[in-house]
Amino acid sequence: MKSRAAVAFGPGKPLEIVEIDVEPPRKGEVLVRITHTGVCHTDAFTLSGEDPEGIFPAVLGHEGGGIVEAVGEGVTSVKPGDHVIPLYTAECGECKFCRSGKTNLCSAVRTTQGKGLMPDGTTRFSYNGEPIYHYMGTSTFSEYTVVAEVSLAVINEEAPLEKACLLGCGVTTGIGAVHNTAKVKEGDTVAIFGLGGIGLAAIQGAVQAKASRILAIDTNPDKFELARSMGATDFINPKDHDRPIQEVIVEMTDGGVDFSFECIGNVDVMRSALECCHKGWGESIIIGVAGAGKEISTRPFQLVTGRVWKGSAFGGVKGRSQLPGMVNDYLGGKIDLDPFITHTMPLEQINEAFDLMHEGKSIRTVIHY
Ligand code: NAD
Ligand code: AHE
Ligand code: ZN
Repeated sequence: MKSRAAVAFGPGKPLEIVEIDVEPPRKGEVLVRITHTGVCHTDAFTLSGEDPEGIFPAVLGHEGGGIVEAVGEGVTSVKPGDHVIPLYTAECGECKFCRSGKTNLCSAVRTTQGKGLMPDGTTRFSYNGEPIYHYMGTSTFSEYTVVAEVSLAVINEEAPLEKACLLGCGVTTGIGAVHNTAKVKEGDTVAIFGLGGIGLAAIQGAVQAKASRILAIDTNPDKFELARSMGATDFINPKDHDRPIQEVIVEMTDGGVDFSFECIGNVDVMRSALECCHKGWGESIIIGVAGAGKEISTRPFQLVTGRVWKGSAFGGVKGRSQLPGMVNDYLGGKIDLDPFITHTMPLEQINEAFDLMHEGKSIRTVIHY
């Protein structure tokens, strides 16, 4: 079938809106009509050419919502008409990771996913007879996409997909990192570096956890207003200080915070985020994604003296079993998605969504088909 898609033909190039060919779903696969997709910084990161797993030409996009159009052989857990969120972190329930009870990472389709291919090692997308690669197992920048059955969460049909799509990445990642990875408790102090979709969602998670202080840090002061309205208590622009920002935070918080979250993807900020944690127990969670060749560093003494460095993917959330509950939490008013949506636009304007992100003017742009 034909599908309108925004194709990344090469690193650093604007996406091109073209009509691609999409093959029917094969065994264990599902054809989904994407109705809405958010644009996450990770899409921009991969498009920039910095992603070691970036493959071109590809259909990017991983924060979508849609409706099942058709299922391939053997698919039993979803049916045409189901409302779904594609998952870049699958949940097969059977692999070593899924059975461990220790992680949301699943190995079922991850190897082929990282190569831009379906689990059988081929692609369902082409343009002018040439293959187009998949991305993160989701490729939500195409109106019709094919994903593995294990990469779909079936959600409550009452949830508007133009909002719920944000639970496909950004909001789930930030909120989940607070509850599942850090396990923030009432009274804890928290520092959040980077106030984009991920950082603001971490603020929302910290408010839910009843953190006593939520320090919001960003080099763009325009981000502070929304952070304040979402519940942050302190606002720090590193550009206003002529010493390492971790020193400022340690001083402000009687020795450091209980938890910090890096929501930028900057390895120097990751160091600050670790070092602003309290001696003896402070934990820093890396959420931001850094480019090929980038490495983190700190004095080992920082860890010897009790600070902990952790990372979080998709907020530690198991997509098939836990995401439907988060969608219900949204419907029940426990998760607020509205503040994240600063812009909406049709697929044809998707490059504007990337521009707005790079200019620091958007939190999330939701694309509709
Ligand atoms: P975004 O671009 O919307 O927000 C980033 C924010 O960081 C901006 O407000 C920007 O002003 C701020 N910033 C940039 N440099 C800074 C600096 N040196 N100091 C302080 N603030 C600075 O991005 P986003 O969509 O919120 O994504 C944030 C990061 O999280 C990206 O690296 C993205 O790839 C990553 N991410 C990771 C996961 C995961 O599962 N681990 C999921 C989603 C996104
Ligand atoms: N491909 C990159 C890594 C990218 C990365 O870390 N992705 C996050 C999700 S970002 C969503 O916006 C993630 O979940 N990682 C775990 C995984 O299995 O991909 C690289 O450096 O190679
Ligand atoms: Zn994302």
